[in-house]
Amino acid sequence: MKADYNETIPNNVNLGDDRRLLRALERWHPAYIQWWKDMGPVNANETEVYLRTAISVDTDGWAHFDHVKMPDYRWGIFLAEPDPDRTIAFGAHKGEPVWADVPGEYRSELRRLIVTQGDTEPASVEQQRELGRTAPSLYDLRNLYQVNVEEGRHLWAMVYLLHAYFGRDGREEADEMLERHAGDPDRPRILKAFNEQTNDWLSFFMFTYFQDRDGKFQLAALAESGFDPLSRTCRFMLTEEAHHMFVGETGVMRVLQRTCELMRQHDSTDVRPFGGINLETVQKWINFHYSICLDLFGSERSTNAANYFSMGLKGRYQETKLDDDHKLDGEQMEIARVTEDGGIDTETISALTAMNLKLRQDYTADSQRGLNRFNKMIAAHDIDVELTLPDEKFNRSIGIYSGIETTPEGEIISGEEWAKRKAQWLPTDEDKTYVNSLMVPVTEPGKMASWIAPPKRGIHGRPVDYEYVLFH
Ligand code: BYC
Ligand code: FE
Ligand code: FE
Repeated sequence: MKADYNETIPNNVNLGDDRRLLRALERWHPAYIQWWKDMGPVNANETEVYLRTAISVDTDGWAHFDHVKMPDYRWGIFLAEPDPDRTIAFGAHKGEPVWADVPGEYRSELRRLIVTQGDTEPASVEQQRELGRTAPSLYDLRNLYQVNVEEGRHLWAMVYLLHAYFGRDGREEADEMLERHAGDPDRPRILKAFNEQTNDWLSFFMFTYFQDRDGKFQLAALAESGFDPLSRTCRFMLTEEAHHMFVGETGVMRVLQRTCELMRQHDSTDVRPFGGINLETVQKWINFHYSICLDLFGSERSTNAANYFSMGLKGRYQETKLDDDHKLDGEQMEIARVTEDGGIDTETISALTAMNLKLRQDYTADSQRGLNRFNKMIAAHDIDVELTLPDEKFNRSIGIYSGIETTPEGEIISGEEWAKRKAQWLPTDEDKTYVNSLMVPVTEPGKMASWIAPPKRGIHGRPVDYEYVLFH
């Protein structure tokens, strides 16, 4: 499909042929730009950033790289190529042709999924808005802004669906996307983890490692949708998502590399005197970010999730590769249950209601793979420490374990003991103060802050000391 890059809103959905839709989106556009200026990256409206812009969905050549001012970034609407033979892969409608339009009977469920997905995108931009003040290098600053503009585009992707397929209430939902704000006590973002603060760069790398990975899994599940426009938009979003996780994984890796170098050099596990971040501190950040991200998958047992699946709206990760009937009617499975005396046993439930758990388990396996790479790097420095993902029961606010407290190893403890010991496991004010004290901006091309190693290579063939960001 040909991309139209000359319109105010670059797109490959023939926006120019639908004057009503185009006008509605053109009306939303200034509100979006105003939101970006008010709630997006601070002090960055005049800054020129070496950004990748999506200009088509062709696998070779979908992106264009150049210095642009962020408010001038061309946020476009791009859907992956349609597959004319695509059929619904799961649920009650398995085998039927996919829907080009919203099925009336599933309208409210579908709208809710799209709104929840859409809400996270601007939320993340708001959460990260202060980070531009303290970037450890121009390379990292550029990556932050790249992630931010793409999350902005992901909002456009969902707003397009709301405007194009949900009429008046879709337009109202689109407006509300710009009215809720991360951490706003009166009008917060929908999901809890999107209201947390992301004030330091270790948190940013953890966010892009763990929270954008929730994005990957949720988008992959929505890419299976029988509602084809949602599927196609999510498929293209996933290509951008890969970069966000790259930023997270390489970011954490570079922090660890620097820490290991300092540990060897000074023969000490405490590298704070040398401007590094202790492994213990990194582990606390992992504990926090991973546990709040597990909450993003919803309850282990969810009739919402069962309905989404049966209706053909939201599938499992890589649905078509799974070896079962993709309907799961009458299938059962065992899941954990917290007993009245605060212990744990199991109960048998319908497999359909355990969809959130299934997706979360796939997420955990994927998260562990990166941790294995971190641990290999630590071991290569002859350091005998392993970073771990905390147990699924640790620090949870949603689901089966929300009423109990456990150690990171999953041993159940009393609320009293939790209060006494949690400072060993989660970031304390003192830890945050220290990490924040390291957050001083480094703006000389090629230079890095004390606490992070340089990247292996630059962006799009440019050297590491390229001037990725030009201040004016
Ligand atoms: N916080 O039946 P349950 C991304 C609510 S990230 C607060 O278990 P369900 C990105 C729930 O709404 C991907 N509330 O929930 C990453 C329900 O409320 P009601 C985002 C929560 O519906 C980085 C009640 O609790 N996309 O793209 O099965 C940067 C009962 O819950 C939470 C999606 O999430 C929570 N964590 O599952 C930028 C995909 N969890 O009915 C972007 C779309 C649950 O009592 N969303 N509740 O009022 C979904 O598929 C589902 O909404 C969820 C929740 C999986 C999130
Ligand atoms: Fe996103
Ligand atoms: Fe993302």
